[in-house]
Amino acid sequence: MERLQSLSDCINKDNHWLVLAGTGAVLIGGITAYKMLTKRKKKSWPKDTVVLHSVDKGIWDMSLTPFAVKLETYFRLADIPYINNPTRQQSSKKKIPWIEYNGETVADSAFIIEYLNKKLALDLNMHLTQTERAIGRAFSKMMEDNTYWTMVMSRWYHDIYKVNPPGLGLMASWVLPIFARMIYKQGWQQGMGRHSRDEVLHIMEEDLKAVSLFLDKKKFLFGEKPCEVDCAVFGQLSQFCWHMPGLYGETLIHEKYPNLKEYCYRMKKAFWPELGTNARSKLEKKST
Ligand SMILES: N[C@@H](CCC(=O)N[C@@H](CS)C(=O)NCC(=O)O)C(=O)O
Repeated sequence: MERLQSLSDCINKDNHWLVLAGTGAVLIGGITAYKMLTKRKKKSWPKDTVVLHSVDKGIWDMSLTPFAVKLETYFRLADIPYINNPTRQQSSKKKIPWIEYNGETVADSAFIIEYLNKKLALDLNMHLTQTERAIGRAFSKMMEDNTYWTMVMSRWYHDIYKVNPPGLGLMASWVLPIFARMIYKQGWQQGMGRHSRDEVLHIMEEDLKAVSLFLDKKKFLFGEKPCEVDCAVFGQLSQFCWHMPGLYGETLIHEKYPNLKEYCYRMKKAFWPELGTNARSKLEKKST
């Protein structure tokens, strides 16, 4: 009897292992099959053409990502052939945008510009003095690492329900809180998220005021000729000018510091002539 009992125990134990091994095999097989099925085929892109990987522009004329607007403006200023590849695939640094150029991959807009400048022997800041270059770097970094976060916190967290991105429909009620929470976490880690809404808007205003004062009545940031710094600053300003409808950022550009609005329209006319003068989104264009 005892023998029988230990035999059945043994079978039960074995079964246990069998079930575990079987489940493991099915899981591994399933994951492998999924990976094989979803594996992206490496596309072949045209030679000597930059492929800009970034999120789909959707209904918007210009990207909702200021770093993509910066890069596209730079490609246009430097006359570099490029194509857009709308994708949700992130770079090796888990950010967008990123590029491919003749089979090489580069992440981060600043490194992308450095890479292309070196590859193509370009220097769009050539006409700037050393001091102007230093000022240009300081403005670019302020806009990208500080002002950018005021825009993100306002547009995607504090005032996200005012923006209510079009196209979400009924999904908005559950998508927006999830998105806002995600942005809050990012903002908290970066630091801007630790400030109140009023404080964020105050920082935003101080930064934009600084750019407005520096720009003054000049055509571009350093005079008559646009440079790399204009691409970075315009990339960020484009968001305030066209992608913050009804928010304080829009008021700052359109009403409080109108030389920034004029600058945005000047940049748009010079480098994005196909967009016309007033268009913000394809939706709006249709309705006007
Ligand atoms: N320093 C990067 C910044 C790029 C960046 O912050 N991209 C944002 C979209 S505007 C992003 O990918 N965010 C996703 C995330 O951080 O998870 C650059 O210049 O390209």
